[in-house]
Amino acid sequence: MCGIVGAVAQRNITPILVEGLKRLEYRGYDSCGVALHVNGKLERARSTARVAELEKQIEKEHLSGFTGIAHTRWATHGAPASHNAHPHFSRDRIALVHNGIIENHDELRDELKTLGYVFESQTDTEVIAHLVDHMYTGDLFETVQQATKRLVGAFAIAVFSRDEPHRVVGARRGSPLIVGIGDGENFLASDALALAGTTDQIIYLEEGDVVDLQLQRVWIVDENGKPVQREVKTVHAHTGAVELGPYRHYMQKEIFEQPRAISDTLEGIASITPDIFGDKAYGIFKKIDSVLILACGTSYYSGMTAKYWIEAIAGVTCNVEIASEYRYRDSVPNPNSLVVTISQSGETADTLAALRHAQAQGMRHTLTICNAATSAMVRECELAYITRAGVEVGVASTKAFTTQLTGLFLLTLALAQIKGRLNDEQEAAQLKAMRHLPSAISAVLALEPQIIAWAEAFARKENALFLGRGLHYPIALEGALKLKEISYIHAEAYPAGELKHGPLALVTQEMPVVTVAPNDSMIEKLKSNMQEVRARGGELYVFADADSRITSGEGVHVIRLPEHYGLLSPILHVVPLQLLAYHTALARGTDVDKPRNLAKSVTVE
Ligand code: HGA
Repeated sequence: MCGIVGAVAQRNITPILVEGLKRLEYRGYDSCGVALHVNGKLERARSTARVAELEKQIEKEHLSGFTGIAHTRWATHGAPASHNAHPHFSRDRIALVHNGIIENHDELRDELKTLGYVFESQTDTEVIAHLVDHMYTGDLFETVQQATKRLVGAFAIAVFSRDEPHRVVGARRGSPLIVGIGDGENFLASDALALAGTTDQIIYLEEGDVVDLQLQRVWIVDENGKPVQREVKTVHAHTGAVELGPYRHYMQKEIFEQPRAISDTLEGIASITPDIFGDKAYGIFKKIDSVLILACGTSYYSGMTAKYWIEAIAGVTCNVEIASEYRYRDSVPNPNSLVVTISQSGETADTLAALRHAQAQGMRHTLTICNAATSAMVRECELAYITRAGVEVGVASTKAFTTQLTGLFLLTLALAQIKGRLNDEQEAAQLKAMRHLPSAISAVLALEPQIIAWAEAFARKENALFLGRGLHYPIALEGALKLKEISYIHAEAYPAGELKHGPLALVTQEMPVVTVAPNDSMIEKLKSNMQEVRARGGELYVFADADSRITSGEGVHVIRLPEHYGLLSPILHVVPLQLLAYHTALARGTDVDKPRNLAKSVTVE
């Protein structure tokens, strides 16, 4: 998703801006740009190619300056073209970059057009640049505070004026923005990662904050214009993890990192205790009578898996809602419910909004399962469980998913313990099984050559069905999502019992049907569903366990996972589905780490 970097310094800042953009590149973007204050004028370079190309352009044009802003854009309004790329200028006086969506852009555009402003782009962002210019009093900080009051929607902006050479102003509402403090120089960014290597002294701006960045001063006002002090934190953003190493793609690397990611996530957990989720967890878990999980995409599927666990093991009612639906739905709030948000980045716009919606309705008990310790989600929830997946670069989530599942299983056990449904013996057995997960996953990863052979056949298909039952239905959904995201094959997942209620009509010899078939209590039912597919000529690709008693035959291909893993089996069974999607995409020649139209850290609605 979009990224922002800004700087005021007494040295040439182009290397800092370009390096910052490079660090944000993995999130996916379609264009990029930089604007600088150069000898009393605004100069910019924009590109629809990679940041490396932008860098060459900057070098060719000898662009350098002490004050400037930069951006990677993931288009929401207007095509990914260079005239829509940020920074946007207004009357060669104001330069501005923006993350988010301005909902009243049409109305503002009409108003600004009647004032004589000429629009060069189709973006919602350009209206902010013109609005700031129109309201400009000669004091940019003052102007931005007034102008942002007219904006409806979500934004993080960085802006500077030709007439104030040593000043950058930032503002945020609904999209993340941080300040980096330097020595006689200061910075802005949408993520601390962008400033790694430049400064580790970070201020996380809060909702509605406007910041004035000058060489020797960082001045912040809150949404009411009141000066506020925000804590400066020392943040060691990981950078090394973004190296690709011997792998062809980040997604492949991250699939293979899962044993390590899970063992890191479990590190230090000697017993099941609510404290794993925070000091206040015991009191909160005692009080709650249900769980409400809010999430999007892959995180939503980890939530769905957790529903099976939480209800079956802890005996606690659990509902799972798609965040973008929940935030606008008239639901019945339950103040005794534990609201659990799941997000890799902790900045997912819809999930954050759903959390705030739940809180506004009086649901105060909140927990996040998140991979970013300094994210808005962690700051805004009462309790947190930080997965230690490390930086996930591939747009298609893999290790974040399995570590989320690990955290959610721990949550299930902690709730079960509080509800008197987990004795010492069961606790020890579950912990032992969890600790064995890394080596069990390594054994599954060793199946890669067999999966590559299947991927060759899948690469020639345009449709696929995924089936699972019970705990493995969400895993089938996740497998279908992975295949869609990176290979662009149309894939759908169903709980296998639903086949006869519709999707069976799609089954022909052309339709590969992937079946997640561990030897659990649903296996016999699932086998009947598989027969229904075979009877219509559908070709089955079955991920079974060593003891599932499903054999290969005509139209039935079987790969066996080394062992049946009971309740934790979803964490193992998703791994071959990730590999299948990866190798199918590879065979189709798609851009695995940056699939078309998708981005990482979905910070827009
Ligand atoms: N709406 C703006 C910025 C989009 C964005 O924040 N994407 O992550 C645009 O379309 O340019």
